[in-house]
Amino acid sequence: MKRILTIQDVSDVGKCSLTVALPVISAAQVEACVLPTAVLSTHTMFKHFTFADLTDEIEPTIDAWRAEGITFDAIYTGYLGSYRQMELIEKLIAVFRANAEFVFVDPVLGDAGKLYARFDQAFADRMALFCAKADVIAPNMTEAAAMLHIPYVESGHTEDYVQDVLRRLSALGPKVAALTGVEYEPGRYGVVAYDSRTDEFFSYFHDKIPGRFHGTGDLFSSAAVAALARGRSIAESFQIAADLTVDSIKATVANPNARNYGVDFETALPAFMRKFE
Ligand code: PXL
Repeated sequence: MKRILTIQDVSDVGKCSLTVALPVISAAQVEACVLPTAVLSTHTMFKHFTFADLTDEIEPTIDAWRAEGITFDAIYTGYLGSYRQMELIEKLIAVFRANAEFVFVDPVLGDAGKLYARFDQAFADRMALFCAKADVIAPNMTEAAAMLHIPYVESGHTEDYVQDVLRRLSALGPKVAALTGVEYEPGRYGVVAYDSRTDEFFSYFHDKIPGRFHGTGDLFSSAAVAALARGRSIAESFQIAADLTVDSIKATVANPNARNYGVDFETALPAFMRKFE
């Protein structure tokens, strides 16, 4: 069985980061190991939240894993809370990447044209440097714009624009970049990925579901990482990830008692699991 190390926070309530990554990775029949970067009472879109930083645990954890001879087939980072954390995780990547097939960075910074609470442009600039350590990155339009210092464009993208953004993202260092939230024509929404090794683009579009849904980036990345770890191609992996995300959003919209945070990905897991039988 493949083993992924995922590095992101635990938001106790809110359906994002580790509470999404763990079930999704497990559902793909991949072992999920975790390095929690922080524990929050909820994610940061809530008005009141606690934030217990776990940065001081990173180095002793690396040492203990090394002493045990533990290795990972893939390393996947999500929400990172501080500059020091990025520095320490760069060290972790340097230690464990020799035995790993790939390093996947989801540069969690913001959504809908806005950076999340606690983040600013300087943090986005540091995240852009952090992306140099990745083989694959998967930003949304907001994160790509912040890291590349270009204006955020919500919709009406042209193919030239998207291809240019993807080439610039891969110039940050990763071999593969995937951009979510691409909208060439009204009502159609999707992901375009670029493999700089072959200079190929892969697109996957679906009908846009109106509304903003929190935690979908984490869901998308977790599914893509799991699919890549299971040997699926880049195109297949991002398609599987987009399908899980869309199915989860549809389930949320159909649920009259849906929470006003996170999506009902639980309902969409059976169809996702069948892709790995
Ligand atoms: O879903 C991204 C995310 C992850 N972790 C924390 C967050 C957010 C987005 O707001 O606040 C703590």
